Amino acid sequence: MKAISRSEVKEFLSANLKNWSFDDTFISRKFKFSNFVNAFAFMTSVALLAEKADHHPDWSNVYNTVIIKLNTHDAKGITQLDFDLADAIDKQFESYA
Ligand code: H2B
Repeated sequence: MKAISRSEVKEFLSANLKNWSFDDTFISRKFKFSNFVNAFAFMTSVALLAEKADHHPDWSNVYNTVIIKLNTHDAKGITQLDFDLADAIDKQFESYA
């Protein structure tokens, strides 16, 4: 899959994934929860989504905060796979916040 140009990534985020930002390497979003268990439950649900899509996040968790960063190693950039996974993650978040 082909990497999307930097300007197109920025346009796509501002039109469709407003909570995500772009730092030229990853698209990323910070998720906050009421406690650690909810944060970890969310991560478990995202792990299952990622495995199904064969597309895996770079992420970190501290207590009630999860930071998710996405890119496509194979394409050395951002691809539609990242946008699709970000959208699926946003939908999951609604159930765990
Ligand atoms: N995840 C991400 N984020 N980028 C990839 O390029 C990628 C992946 N490639 N998960 C997959 C696995 C690849 O290594 C396997 C062989 O399909």
